[in-house]
Amino acid sequence: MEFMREKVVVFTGAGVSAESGLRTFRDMGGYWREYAIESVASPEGWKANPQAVLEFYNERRKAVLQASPNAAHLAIAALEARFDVVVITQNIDDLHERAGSTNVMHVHGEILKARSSVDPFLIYPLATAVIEMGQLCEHGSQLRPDVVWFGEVLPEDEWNASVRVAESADVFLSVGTSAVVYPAASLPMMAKRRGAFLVEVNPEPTALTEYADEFLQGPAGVILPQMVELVRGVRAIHPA
Ligand code: BV8
Repeated sequence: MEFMREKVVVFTGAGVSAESGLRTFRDMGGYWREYAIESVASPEGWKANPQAVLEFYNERRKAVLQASPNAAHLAIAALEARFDVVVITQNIDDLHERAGSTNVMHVHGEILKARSSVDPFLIYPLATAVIEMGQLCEHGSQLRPDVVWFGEVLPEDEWNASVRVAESADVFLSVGTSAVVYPAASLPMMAKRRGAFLVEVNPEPTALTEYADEFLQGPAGVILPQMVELVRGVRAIHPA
């Protein structure tokens, strides 16, 4: 008899990719310690100096292509053997997919895709590591990274779908995010209000910690594999 598989939503931020060597934003050594957000991650910055914005994302894209999924990504993918898992990520890398997660929603876009700067629905997979000035879409406009900048609305379908998913969670895992960027940071509480068990995994407390049912303090690459082993043990005793 196949019991209903619990719905587990894993909400991730830059911290889940930290052990893959990708920089976070607000930590020591984070991007926003070195770059002014509005100059490289906003429409105003793009308008003022598109070359600087392209270079910022070209550097990050090269780091993503050189990185590999870490134990946290692999553990999150392994959860799919036992649960109905959806990953909602704020990250623009593809490490969840490369680790084997099959249901990933990118609410802030994807660095490995390019987009027309006049038509947000014109999206192109990127064959190269860089987008350069002069690379144009079919309307003749400059290509830009397919990511959501500050002051830009999130892709409506992706956002509405992620709200529905969060509100249907039995367990909502928030992993490696400072939970300060909205509207994405409102997803954990949307889940909790609908009855989800809210678990946070982070080496540091965040704006979300006081609302979490469980706060598992530590690096995701250590905590998540332990969590999967625990589940495997429990399931072995009480097979579903
Ligand atoms: C919007 C782009 C409607 C891609 C990102 C004024 C004007 C306009 C808007 C606003 C405004 N004031 C506020 C807003 C809303 C704004 C916002 O929330 N600002 C914040 C900063 C206050 N949001 C927006 O603008 C959004 N759009 O509101 O549209 C609108 C439209 C017009 C006008 C008004 C409103 C768009 C938000 C999306 C912005 N784009 N990224 C890219 O370059 O990556 S957000 C950026 O922050 C990244 O996507 C990132 O993922 C996200 C969240 O950061 P985190 O992932 O949490 O990373 P962070 O470094 O903060 O934290 C890392 C955590 O990991 C830490 O807690 C650390 O302890 C932990 N960690 C470290 N190591 C480990 C670890 N955890 C586990 N294991 C480890 N080993």
